[in-house]
Amino acid sequence: MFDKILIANRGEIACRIMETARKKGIKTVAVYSKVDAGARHVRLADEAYEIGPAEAKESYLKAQVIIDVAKKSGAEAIHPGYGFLSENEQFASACEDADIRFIGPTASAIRLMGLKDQAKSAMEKAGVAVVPGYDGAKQQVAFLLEKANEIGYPLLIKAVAGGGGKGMRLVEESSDFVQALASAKREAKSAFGNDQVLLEKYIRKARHIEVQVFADMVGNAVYLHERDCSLQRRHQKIVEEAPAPDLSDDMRYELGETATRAAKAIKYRGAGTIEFIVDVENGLKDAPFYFMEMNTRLQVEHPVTELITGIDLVEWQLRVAAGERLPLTQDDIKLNGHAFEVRLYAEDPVSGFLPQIGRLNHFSYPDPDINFRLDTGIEEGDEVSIHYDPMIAKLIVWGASRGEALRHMRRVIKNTAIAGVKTNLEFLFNIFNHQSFNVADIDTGFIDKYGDELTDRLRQVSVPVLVLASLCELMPHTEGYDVWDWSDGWQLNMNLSMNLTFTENGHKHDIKVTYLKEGFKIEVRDQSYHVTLLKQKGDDFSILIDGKKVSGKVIRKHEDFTVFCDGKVSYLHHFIPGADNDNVGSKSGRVITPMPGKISKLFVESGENVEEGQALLMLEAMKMEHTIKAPCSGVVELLSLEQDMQVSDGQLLLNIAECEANG
Ligand code: MV4
Repeated sequence: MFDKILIANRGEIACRIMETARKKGIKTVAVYSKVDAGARHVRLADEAYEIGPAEAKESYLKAQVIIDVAKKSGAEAIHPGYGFLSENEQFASACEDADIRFIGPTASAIRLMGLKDQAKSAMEKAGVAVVPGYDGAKQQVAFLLEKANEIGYPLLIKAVAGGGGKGMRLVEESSDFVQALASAKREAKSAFGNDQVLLEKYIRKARHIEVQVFADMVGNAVYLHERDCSLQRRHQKIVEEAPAPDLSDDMRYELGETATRAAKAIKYRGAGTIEFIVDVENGLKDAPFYFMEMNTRLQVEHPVTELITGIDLVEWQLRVAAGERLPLTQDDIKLNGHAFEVRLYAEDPVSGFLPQIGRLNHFSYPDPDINFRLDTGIEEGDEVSIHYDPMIAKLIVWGASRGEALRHMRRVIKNTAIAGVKTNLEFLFNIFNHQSFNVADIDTGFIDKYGDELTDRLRQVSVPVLVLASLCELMPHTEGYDVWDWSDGWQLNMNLSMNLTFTENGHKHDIKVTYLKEGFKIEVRDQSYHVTLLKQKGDDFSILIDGKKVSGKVIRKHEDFTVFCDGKVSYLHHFIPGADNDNVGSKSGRVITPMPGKISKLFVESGENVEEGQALLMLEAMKMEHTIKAPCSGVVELLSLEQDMQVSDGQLLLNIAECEANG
């Protein structure tokens, strides 16, 4: 076994790998970019070296610089984590050339699986079913159209070098094919420098089920059962679970054996994932499944496999890389209980899931135990920056059954609080409360089908939330601050009232609080409530609203309140007349950049009439494209915007005049 390894990554996965290394008595070397100098992965490592500026291209992707650090520090092997250099065949071979073990597959396996057409034909040769279609080298438009018509519609055009849905187009009928092909090729060319495509029959109702495989260097291969990753948004996984719900033992066996056969056929080594698409048009029982792609790395969602098998996948990776045999045979690999993982992102589901940046001025969650694990690279006080993936943490739960695991996830999400950046936490909570998800009625269309329902509910601020924010506002928030001695008219034994205004998402909420001898009278939305404070400890409040107990947490930063109550997160701003901009109260027509980026497309012109929700422009930021929509109906006043322009965070992009009040 190695004495020292280098981890060529950052964030939660770097930390995760270091935990296993520590457990095995292996010393760890971290590398970091300038902005990560104080990051958790640097603090956890035994040694750490700066490798360049924030941009990944200049730091975490600098293969030779990282290999030099490994040499200098005496690391015998490099773990690439996921992303960055993990599926870069040149890096894998450069490591071996420098006599450093790459903790992952061989460069040739990475290359073979990196191109979808080659991967598909290698799998066909191994007797693995692949999605019917065309994956040949001939790429003439007329020829591809002929093939497309043979395959039939709907069909998918996929970039052979693709991944993450880039260069993928759904074609519903023959007349759309040529145009879709051109646009897929354009996107593939710019993203991968390779515009070759393949064609596949589109499976309308599908489950994405992937099998974790492991192989050693002496020809043994096993499967560690499957994960269901059907819940994706724009090909980003959101929720993963293991095992796949309702999968029969026969089909589990068949998927596992097929995946193992595939791994053996390509002489794979280490951890890998075979992705299958399962056609569930006629249900899951005996459903046909097809090879889709193979991921030649440890995946983000590996913890759910760890929780149902009790196997530490990073430990297995280290052992295989060090030349050991697989620790278990297939018969010894058990499947116990059920696990879920959710990816907690700094993003705003209400505004098209735009990534958010900022400081986490609060981050709390339940104590980890056998039912709950949290993997993160960020701690309270750390920054989510524009430079890297906006994932804050992975919440992972285990239960003896799917039902028990669902309950644990609801409990965990309810008791997790983040302030400073908006997150998808409540969106995740809504998924775990969704009837169809609870009965495992899931397929790859789930998020599209229920997306509005899952985000719409985020928009309504409830009365308990407003009451909690009001109480927090009225509580003394600095020590020695005497609630009975305020200069604005509060006096003991007087039924005095105070008006408060909170705003959220351009909506205004007026609240009148009257001090009573016993508690408060709180008037909101023409209703009156009697409220008493049961307990307040730090940010945590326990109150009675008309006799009903409500608990919640309120994090205050200046006049901004993040309220957590019953699995709901609300972002309120205490509006002080005169101190804030005058737009509040009506829906603002001001469209402001949520983050720095580049205007990749502009859909509107000055003077154009737009409807609320209409797409105005595309912003390219954090490696993704985001649609910026009109916050209200009105006439566009473009403020010297043009395509490809760089914009900074908080910049006023355009204004929509005659914006109707809609508070
Ligand atoms: C498919 C498919 C249906 N038919 N291919 C490929 C990349 C991965 N991110 C999604 N992929 C899919 N490929 C064929 N021939 C369905 C998916 C798919 C999916 C599609 C739309 C929305 C969500 C999805 C979730 C998982 C898989």
